[in-house]
Amino acid sequence: PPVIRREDYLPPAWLVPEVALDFRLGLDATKVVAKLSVARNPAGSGASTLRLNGDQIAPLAVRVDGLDVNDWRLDGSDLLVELNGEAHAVEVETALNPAANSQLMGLYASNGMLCTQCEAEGFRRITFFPDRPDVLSTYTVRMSGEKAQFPILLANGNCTASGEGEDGTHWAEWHDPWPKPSYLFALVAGDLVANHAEFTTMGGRKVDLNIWVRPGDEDRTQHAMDSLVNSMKWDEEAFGREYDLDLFNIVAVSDFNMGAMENKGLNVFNTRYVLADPETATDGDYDAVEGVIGHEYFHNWSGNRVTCRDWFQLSLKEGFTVLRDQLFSADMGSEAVKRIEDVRVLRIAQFPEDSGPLAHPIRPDSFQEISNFYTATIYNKGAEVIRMMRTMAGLERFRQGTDLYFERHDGEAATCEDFVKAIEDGARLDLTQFRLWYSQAGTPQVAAEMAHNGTQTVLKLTQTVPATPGQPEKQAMPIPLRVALFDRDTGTHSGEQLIVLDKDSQTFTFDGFTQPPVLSINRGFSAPVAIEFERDSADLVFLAAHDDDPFARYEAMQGLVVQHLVAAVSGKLDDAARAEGRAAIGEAYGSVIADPALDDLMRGELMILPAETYLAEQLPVSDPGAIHAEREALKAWLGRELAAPLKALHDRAVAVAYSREAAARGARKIKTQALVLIACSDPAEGARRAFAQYQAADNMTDRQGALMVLASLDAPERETALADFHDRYEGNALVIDKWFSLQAGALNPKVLEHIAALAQHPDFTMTNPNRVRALYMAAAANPKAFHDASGEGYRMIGDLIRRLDPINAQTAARFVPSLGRWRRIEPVRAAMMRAELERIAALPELSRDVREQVSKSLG
Ligand code: DPP
Ligand code: ZN
Repeated sequence: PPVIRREDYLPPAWLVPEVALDFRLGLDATKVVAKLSVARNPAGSGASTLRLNGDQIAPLAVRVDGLDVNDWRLDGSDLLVELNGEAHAVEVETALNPAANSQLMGLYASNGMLCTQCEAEGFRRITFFPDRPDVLSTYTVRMSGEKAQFPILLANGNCTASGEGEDGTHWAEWHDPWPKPSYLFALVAGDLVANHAEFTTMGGRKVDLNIWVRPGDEDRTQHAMDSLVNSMKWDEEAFGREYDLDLFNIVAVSDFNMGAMENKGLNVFNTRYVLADPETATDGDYDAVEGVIGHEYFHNWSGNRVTCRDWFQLSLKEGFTVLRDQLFSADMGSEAVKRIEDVRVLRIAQFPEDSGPLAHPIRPDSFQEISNFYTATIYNKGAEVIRMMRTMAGLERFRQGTDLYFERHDGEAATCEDFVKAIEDGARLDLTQFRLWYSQAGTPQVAAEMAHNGTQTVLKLTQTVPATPGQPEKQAMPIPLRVALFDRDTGTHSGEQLIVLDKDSQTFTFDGFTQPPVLSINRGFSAPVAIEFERDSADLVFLAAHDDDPFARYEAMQGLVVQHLVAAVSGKLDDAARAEGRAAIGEAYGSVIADPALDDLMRGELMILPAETYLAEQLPVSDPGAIHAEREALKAWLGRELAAPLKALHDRAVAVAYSREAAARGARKIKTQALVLIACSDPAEGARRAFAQYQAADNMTDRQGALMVLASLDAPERETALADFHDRYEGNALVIDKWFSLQAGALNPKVLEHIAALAQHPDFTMTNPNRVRALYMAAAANPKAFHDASGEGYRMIGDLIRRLDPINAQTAARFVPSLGRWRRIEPVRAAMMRAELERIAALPELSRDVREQVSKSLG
């Protein structure tokens, strides 16, 4: 497949100021007439050929200025039309079969309704069009269809007219006054009901808000609505951004590749980010709904009003919007806990990407299939990079920067460079060297050494940015680090400083300590780097207990466990050293359980052990079996050592009644965490408590937590609870997804057998991405299943990719990176992982999505 390069960007030869679309809707036959008013782009090449992208569609008729023409031609799947003048009306007819569209890109059917997904390149599966984000058009959409089948007809903008047709049909016309790229087009038709509310913007505009769902689901939409209202208000206060239409519609769809989509005025959501009530959604689900509702709403400015020039600039909207949704969620809940969660996601999802064969800068230089670049690097590292600018500028100046960005580029298709320049000018920062964060891939490693002499403390920092595919040599980047030095005796520090490491190696001097201080570095995770600092467990225990930065406290706990487990799997611990390491962890853990100053949400964060993927990142090549065994052994040891306090913690948490308040959510979080450790050390006691928790549960957080513990045990309660759960929630797709993923993610000795059986279960289907992910993403993330020494786990994921690719290539490609980690895995497993990739590569027919990921993973 051809490689598309950022440096080859050329402005479009033709612009399309206006589009009129006419849809005659049918589930398996939809007819589309697209009328484009096209005009030569003064900044374009002057070419007379109009190139309209297409994908799996054929032109049934082509008209120019009202006359049928037949001198058009096809170049691959693109339609080329020769035009002589400066401006023309070009009309193209296409016919679609939405019911047969299993890729879920373009117009497709889901549960009897019709909906669209166009980002990045789905519009070209609906009609022929210059399907690139720098072509902005005003859209008028007319649609008609059976009223009984499609009682609700929605598109972007406002409904301008509607009426009844013949033979039970009806029609509606929608107009969106804001010029937009084709990827933001949306249409929905179906039997839907709305939760309705109103919002008045800071400028006094009254906005109708609707959340559309299938009849019966409306009682589970209030949290989404509250989140939407909060988002609208927050964006006014935090970024000065006001909504710009009289209507904002959200539609929940059960078959959806992504989380949600920010189409102008008509967001389309995966049901899992809309529907929530205590009985069926966990506290984590509630948070995810709030975060995604915010994310898509914030795109109205960071994405829609200012969009991307080309797809290499994807992080322009995604990195910035992720930062905005993170700040929003932090303001709605606990800032400290949110920061820890965001860093955990970065370390689990993005660090491995950055150190593997698919590593790419947040602004990539090339791609084959853009769908493969909706990555943790573009999204989460992209957010971290902008967060660093915010840290260096300070909040007020950063806001001046974003104000300038929105003012300068409103209505434009902009670049990452435009964003950096606006922050540079508005926030008055010199970001010359900082731009390396946009061009260099790889997680910088910062080695710290500290020396103490008299009253002087010298901190020496050395950075290395690892080589990544296509980037063997790297330059030093500016790395802003918040640091504090603690006095051992008083347990306090004399103030935090922001230091910026911008050379390969640099020293920083601190005065006033009569004895060596304890270093707290990268507080708040001020830079997305890995810090290498050899230190005594005693210092980490000290920071875990004393650091006033909550993230740093979490980091000290993580560091304590990481140091111990990495030494253990590297065979560097004799019995005495193992006992000593465990004792330090046990002490820190015990203090966390007992500390009355901690709220339970934060206590829960401090109790989370580092993930196996994050542990594997610490080693050039790792043995997943050894990592798993050591980590599980530590959990069992903690459960034994702290048996009494953990049971007391569980008992205390069980006594807290359900509410959505922070204290009650905290209690639910530690409840299941305590249960996990109790079950690791005493399976019978764990099963007893888990089953009791399951039966007493009046909310999904407790029920799912208990079932997760039971699913990993070989106890009679396991089957009883799993069967009960299935019966209780039969027909509720989102909850049945949980039933699949809990079993596939279980640390059960028979987990591979269970997964194989689940794949044959009547509720399993390859055509619903949520269900596929529920079973197989959970399996791929479960070390006990995926890394089973037999290689069966690799085979299972390889088979899945092969079978899913023809059905849904985008989703299939998402499973390749797990196998692509083979170079970092011990040789026996690595060979089996590689063999799976080769079996996929050998297939004659493969999507561009999977082909790109597999060839890069082998290359
Ligand atoms: N819908 C996806 C998101 O919001 C892609 N834009 O991130
Ligand atoms: Zn987004």
